[in-house]
Amino acid sequence: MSGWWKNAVGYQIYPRSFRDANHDGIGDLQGIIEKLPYLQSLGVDFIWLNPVYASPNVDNGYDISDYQDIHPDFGTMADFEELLAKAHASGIKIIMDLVVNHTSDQHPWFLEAKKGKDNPYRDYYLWADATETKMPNDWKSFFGGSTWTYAGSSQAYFHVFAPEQPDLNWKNPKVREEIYRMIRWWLDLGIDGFRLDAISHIQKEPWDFNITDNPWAPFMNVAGIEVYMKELKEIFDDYPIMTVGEASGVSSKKAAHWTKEDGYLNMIFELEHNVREGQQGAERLNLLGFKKVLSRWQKDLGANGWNALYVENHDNPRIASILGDESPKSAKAIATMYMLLKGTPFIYQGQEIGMTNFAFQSMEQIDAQDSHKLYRILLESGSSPEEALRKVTHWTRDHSRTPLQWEGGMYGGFSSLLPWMAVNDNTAHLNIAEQEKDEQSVLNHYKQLIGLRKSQSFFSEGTFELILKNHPQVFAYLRKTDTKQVLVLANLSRKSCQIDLPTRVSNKKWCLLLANSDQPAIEKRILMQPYDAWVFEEVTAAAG
Ligand code: TEU
Ligand code: CA
Repeated sequence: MSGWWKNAVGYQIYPRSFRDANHDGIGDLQGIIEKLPYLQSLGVDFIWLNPVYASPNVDNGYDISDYQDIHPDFGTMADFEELLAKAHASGIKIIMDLVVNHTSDQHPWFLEAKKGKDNPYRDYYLWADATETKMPNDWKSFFGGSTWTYAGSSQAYFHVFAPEQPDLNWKNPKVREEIYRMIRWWLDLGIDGFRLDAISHIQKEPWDFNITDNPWAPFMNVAGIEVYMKELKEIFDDYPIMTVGEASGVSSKKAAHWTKEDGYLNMIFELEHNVREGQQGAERLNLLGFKKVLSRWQKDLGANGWNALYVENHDNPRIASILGDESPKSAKAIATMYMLLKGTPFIYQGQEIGMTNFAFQSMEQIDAQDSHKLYRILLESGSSPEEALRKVTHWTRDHSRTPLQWEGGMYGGFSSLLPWMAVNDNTAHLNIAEQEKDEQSVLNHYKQLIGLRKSQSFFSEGTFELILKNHPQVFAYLRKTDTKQVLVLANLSRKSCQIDLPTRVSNKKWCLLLANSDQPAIEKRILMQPYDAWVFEEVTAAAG
């Protein structure tokens, strides 16, 4: 069935931190198999697995040394096939991370390429003349420092992420052929799609390109990328799969072209809505900015194209801490607000119970490359160690990588051995087992939202209209088809406030679908308490 993903809800699994079945402190594929019944009870239709391939783990699996093998930490290829079969038997599809902007520097291709200019694999990567002290240009990498690393033979190689993640040369047809063969190999195995990592970076500007304002411009959705995207699409079209690209730099205007009916991909993750405000080390998500970006994407992809909806992933802090106030009520409000937008919602592991940020005490507790780099930069620029720690850990992506909190006991029921990353102490009261028993829990609120979305195609079909556009606290919108209308109101702040609904809304009759608090009757003027969130449906004559 093509288009199945329009009515689907996805769940992102960060395998290292999901569930450790063999008790070595690291999550694994058998752990996912063990928890399939949980995912089924949640009601999700597919899971996206962060990379489980062979990797030296400089960037936790995003540095791949063998695309067609499983990292021994996670299990074997046989474990993967068992997971795929059992997930399918449970009605759950599996999409895999596809990391093809770069490989690991330990990938056999790179080990060959770095041997010298005449090596047949040299052109699999990007090289330019340099000396140990003079790089081909001054471009900066996403992880800090130069995009170039000198490797002898009077040349440096190019990397938009860590030096251990050399970028592949997509201009080389041989590289594309190898990648395409690998993609088909996975699809022929029966997986249900891909999340394409950093895909908007595969094309680069010429090395003498002049950077004006945006430091990432030389490798963000650069012209010429359409050739590669079309080739990828031709492969994807042969399978009944879903594809979601991580495509930062593709604007909401251009995204329609990427995700329309015959676009390159089914949907993309935009990275724009992560609008921060406040001092470094104490920032919060800026609600008005967040709301404006999300509603612009809703509007620009209204008629053509499709959105991927998310508020958390493995690269960002926990939403309950940076937008919510860590209360269950705020977690529910955020869920209500984003899960009823138009698009395919993704839930990141732990988000469904309102997991919170971790109080990091030292840099030793931090694994993320980019955080260590930033820490060094801050120290060099004069910050004290305490200050640098605070600044780095406030927004580190490791907040989302602490083990999933299954139970209240030792190591949160994730493992019986000291986990690779610390478990949050609040697992004592914030965990899945507790929330399964509590009807009012965040978990049960998520189940209701998933049920609501899936019980009808309305939420994938209806139009989106933002109301109370400039209200700094409340995210409010209407979803509409010819026969039905739904109103979503969410106060996403710690303060109560008053809203004045447009008359065309307040003069209709509404009944409640879902709420996280006592809801009022709909009137022109309504008082909202902190993190109140309500969903109403219009009562029409036809419905009685
Ligand atoms: O993240 C990539 C990523 O965040 C950039 O592509 C982004 O465009 C840029 O930072 C914009 O500011 C992915 C993974 O999600 C991440 O975990 C990996 O570390 C990274 O790719 C490298 O593979
Ligand atoms: Ca394990």
